[in-house]
Amino acid sequence: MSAARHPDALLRGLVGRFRIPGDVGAIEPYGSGHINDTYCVAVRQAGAPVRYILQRINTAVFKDPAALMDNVRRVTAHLAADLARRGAEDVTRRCLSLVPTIDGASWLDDGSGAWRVYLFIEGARTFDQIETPAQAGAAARAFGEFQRRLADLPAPRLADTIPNFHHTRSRFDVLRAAIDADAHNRAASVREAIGFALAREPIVDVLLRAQAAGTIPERVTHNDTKLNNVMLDDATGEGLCVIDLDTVMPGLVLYDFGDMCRTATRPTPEDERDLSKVRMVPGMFEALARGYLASAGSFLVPGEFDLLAFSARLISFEIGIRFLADYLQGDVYFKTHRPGQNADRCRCQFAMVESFERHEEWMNRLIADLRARGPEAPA
Ligand code: ADP
Ligand code: GN1
Ligand code: MG
Repeated sequence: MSAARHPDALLRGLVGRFRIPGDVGAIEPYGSGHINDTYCVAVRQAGAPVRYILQRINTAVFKDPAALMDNVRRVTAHLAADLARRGAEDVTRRCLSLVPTIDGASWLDDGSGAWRVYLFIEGARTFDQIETPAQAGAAARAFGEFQRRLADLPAPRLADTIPNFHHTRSRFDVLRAAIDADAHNRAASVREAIGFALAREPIVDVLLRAQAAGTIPERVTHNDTKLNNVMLDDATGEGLCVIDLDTVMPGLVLYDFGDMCRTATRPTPEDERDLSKVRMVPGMFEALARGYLASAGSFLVPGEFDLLAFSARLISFEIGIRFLADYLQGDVYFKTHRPGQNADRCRCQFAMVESFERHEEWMNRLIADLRARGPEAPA
C-alpha cells in the first residue's frame, strides 16, 4: 500500500471531536510505521505549545477496532496504575495516555476510519535503525519490563486483535498460496528468495510445537517489538515508553525477543539493498540479551530460555516471508514508498536469518552464561 495523507479539513474536524483544549496549529504526518496513519497535532494552550498524536487505525489490518481499543484502554490503565503505585515520576511519559473524545469514548469512527488520540511523549524519540549497543540494551530492557508489568493484568484474556498473527505455519501457507497464484507475475523476480523460504519450512513449527507440548507458556506480549516501537529518553537514553500497543495480546515472549533481535542488532535500514552490510552485530546482540534478561530473566522458564537465540532466526524469517507474500500479492498490506520495496525488505530479513544461523551457537552460549549468572546481570 502506498502512503497517502488525509485532507487537512478532515483532520481538523477530527481533532475537534477529542478533548483537546486550545488553538490547533499544524497537523503533519509523523513517524515511519508500516500500518497506521499517524499525525502530529500542534496546539497552543494558554500560550504554551503542546503536541498530540492523532492516529487512524488501519481497519483493513485490525478488523475489530472496538476490541482493539478495549485492549489498549485496559493495558494503558494497568501500566499507569502500576507506575503510580510505585511512585514513578512522569507517569504520562512512561506509558501511553489516551485522550478521550468529547463524548468520553476512547476512540471514534467517523466513517473514514477508526481514530484515536494520545498525549505526545516529549523529550524522547524512536529510532528506525540502531546506532549503539546501549540503545539495544535500553530497548530490550523496556520490552522485558513491559512483559513483566503485564503479567498480572486482570482477567478476562485480551482479545486477539489479529488472529494467528505469529502463527508461522499459517504465514508460510499464505506465502505458498501467493507463490502458486503469482497474481502480479512477480515470482520470477524473487526466485532466489522463494527458494530460500521454501528450504526453511522445517523451522516454522518449532515454537508452535513447544507451546502445544506445554514447555513455553502463553503470556501477555507486545508482538511488534521492532526498535521504533519503543521511545528512548533524549537525556538519559533509557527505554522510556513502549508504544504501538495494537498487537498487545496473548502470545509468546519469544515473538518479542525475536523481533527485538531482528531490528535492534542490524546496522542498516529494514529495506537495505546492499546485503553485504546486513548482519547481526555481536556487540548489539550481547547488549540486547543483557538488557532483556535484566528485566525478564526473573520470570522466564527453561523452555523460553532455551529458544531465545532460535527466536531471532525464526521471527526474522517470519517477517521476511510476510514481506515476500505481500510483494507477490501486489503490496496490499505494508505501506511502501517505492516499487520493489517489499522484495528488498524480504531479502534484508533473509540476510538476517543467515547471519543468525551462522551465530546461533555463540548466541546460545552467551544466553546460557547470562542465565547462569542470574537475572541481576548488569545491563
Ligand atoms: P504504526 O502502527 O504505524 O507503526 P505507531 O503507533 O508505531 O504506528 O506510531 C508511529 C510512530 O509515531 C512511532 O514510531 C513514533 O515515532 C511516533 N509516536 C507514536 N506514538 C507516539 C507518542 N505518544 N508520542 C510521541 N511519538 C509517538
Ligand atoms: C509492522 O506497525 P509497525 O510498522 O510497527 C507490522 C509488524 C511487522 C513490521 C515490520 C500490525 O509494524 O508485524 O513486523 O511492520 N505490524 C502489523 O517492520 O502487521
Ligand atoms: Mg509502530
